[in-house]
Amino acid sequence: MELLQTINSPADLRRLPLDLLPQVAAEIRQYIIETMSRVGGHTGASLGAIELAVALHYAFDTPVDRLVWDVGHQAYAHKILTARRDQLATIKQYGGLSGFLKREESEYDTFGAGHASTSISAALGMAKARDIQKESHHVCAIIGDASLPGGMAMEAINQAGHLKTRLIVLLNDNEMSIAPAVGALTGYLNRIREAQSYHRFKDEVGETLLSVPSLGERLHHAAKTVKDALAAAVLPGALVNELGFKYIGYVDGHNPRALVAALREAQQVTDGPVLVHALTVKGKGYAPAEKNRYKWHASGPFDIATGKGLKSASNASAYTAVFGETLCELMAKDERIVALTDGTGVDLALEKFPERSFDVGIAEQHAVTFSAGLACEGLKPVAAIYSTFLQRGFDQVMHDVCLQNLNVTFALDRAGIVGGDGPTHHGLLDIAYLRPLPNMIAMAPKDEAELRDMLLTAIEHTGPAAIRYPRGNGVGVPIDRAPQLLEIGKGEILRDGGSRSDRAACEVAIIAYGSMVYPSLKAAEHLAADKIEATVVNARFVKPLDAELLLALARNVRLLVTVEEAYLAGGFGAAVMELLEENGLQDRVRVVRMGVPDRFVTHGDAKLLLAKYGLDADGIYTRVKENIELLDHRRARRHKAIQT
Ligand SMILES: Cc1ncc(C[n+]2csc(CCOP(=O)(O)OP(=O)(O)O)c2C)c(N)n1
Repeated sequence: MELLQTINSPADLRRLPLDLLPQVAAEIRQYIIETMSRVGGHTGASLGAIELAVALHYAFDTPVDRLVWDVGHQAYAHKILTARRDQLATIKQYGGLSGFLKREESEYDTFGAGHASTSISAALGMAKARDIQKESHHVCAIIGDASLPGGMAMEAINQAGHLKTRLIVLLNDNEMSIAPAVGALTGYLNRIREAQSYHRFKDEVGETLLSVPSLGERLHHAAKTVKDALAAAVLPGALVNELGFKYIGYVDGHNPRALVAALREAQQVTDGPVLVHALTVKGKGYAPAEKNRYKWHASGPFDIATGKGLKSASNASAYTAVFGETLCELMAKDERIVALTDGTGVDLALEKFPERSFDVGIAEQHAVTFSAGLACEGLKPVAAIYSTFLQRGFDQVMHDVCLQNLNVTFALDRAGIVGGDGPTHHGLLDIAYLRPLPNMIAMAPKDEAELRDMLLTAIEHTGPAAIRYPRGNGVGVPIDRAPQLLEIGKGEILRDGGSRSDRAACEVAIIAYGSMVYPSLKAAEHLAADKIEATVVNARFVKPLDAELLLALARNVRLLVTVEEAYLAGGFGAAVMELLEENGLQDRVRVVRMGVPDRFVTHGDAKLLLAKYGLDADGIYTRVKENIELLDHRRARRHKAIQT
């Protein structure tokens, strides 16, 4: 840390001679490994982009020149170089550094990120704004090879080639997404890598021909025509050139000197966009991470010597794993079930049923419409996509799936508060964006066993269906029984607290959706200790709602509390309110909706964040208690008024 200690801003870095940059990179690498071993984070991705960050801040006059990182998960070295070194250990924790990029966090984070494939669009916008405002700084987007084929990045390249705006795109090509990158464009990038050896061969042949005495020049000229035709077929960047970009590459992405030279060359291009192609290794410099690049994309805390994770495993299975295993069980029985996409438990299906499983890459919109196409032909696609990323495919869900009432199952992993990844990754919107879509049915399991039932139910249902389930482990219930079909639109009463007619203390029903069922049951136990008997309902479906059950409860209780791990606006509670209003019961019962209010939720420990919004047993208990007391108080006042 000798050198790194002296670098408190990119300006400090730029004062160093070029030949000290490898040492800076080495110190950053050590610091990232040491810090991540304690707190965890996007270890592999960030280790692969250290020299890129060093070279970028060295070659560019940041923050005047704008660096626009895609996703931002790989930008830890950038954070270290931009005055956030000492806070690195707080990354992803409540009140600490964001795991991605955030404009409020630093003037060097020119554009907020977390979702992939945004950088070229944003950078192009900044470049155009610079031109319009007659400024002269550079704008450079840094994008990974797996984010490059994302629809929006392609759309941006298309416009950049057309606008001929001065813009630099640095491609961080490590052949990896989280898993190995897939797709035809990846194939193209791989061919560029392979072409490296062809070009060496080509140069060697040229030199050999030139060295033939007297005939050399002529032989060389004759060979050139053939060579050029050949070269065009494999020339690095031929496609990039066709799209209106200049191409500089390939550069060793771990050689700061070569990178700085390439970036300076790119800065000289004034008549349009230029792509600098850097070849990097994910996990570079830490053997366990280089060896298993998939696993080390992100990591928890680990033992540096062995690379072994330090967190003790829970006994309960992760929802993602239960989903993946159940999907495979069902695929084994029904050949019409097809699965997509990777990183969401589908890895198992990709292994077991490769002919019926697809990793479509970072392409959520395509994933949805591709599923629609599969469904048109009688197959039963299960599209597993994080709740936050399906936001990308909203129009496709509406236009291509729901409007045609196609049989597609959406498995929305990481629905709810996800924790350290924060506001870009919380899955709080899916209820609101799926619920208004005609033909869609939407459900959420209370535990991992019910997830299995719901997967079967959704696949067997004719038409679009969505299941949301949280990040992390289930509640630890047995999952050995075969999945069972659930009745669509039916909830279950898990605890019967009696009703108004009982004249008992019970007058409250807690209607919980998905992950909030068990905390609601626990809250009900606490309430019972206070002589408040609550009915607890596992709603199971937000669409269609169990109208019969909910309306009966609304007629029989004084207080109806809805609980969901989602935004209140348009959410489960809103659906219940609509149902009451449609049935003229809105004035009959006091309704309290518990969920996430209208603001972005920061990053941090998920339990802590849930508690902050009252979405745990204590919070539910307190909210019910307060409202019962309020109702009692009003009742007492009414009695008093009648008596006087
Ligand atoms: C729209 C969207 N879909 C999925 C993800 C999840 N995700 C985060 S990083 C990543 C891999 C990105 O690969 P690449 O851009 O090549 O960067 P690398 O990690 O290899 O450096 C993925 C799929 C995301 N952030 N955004």
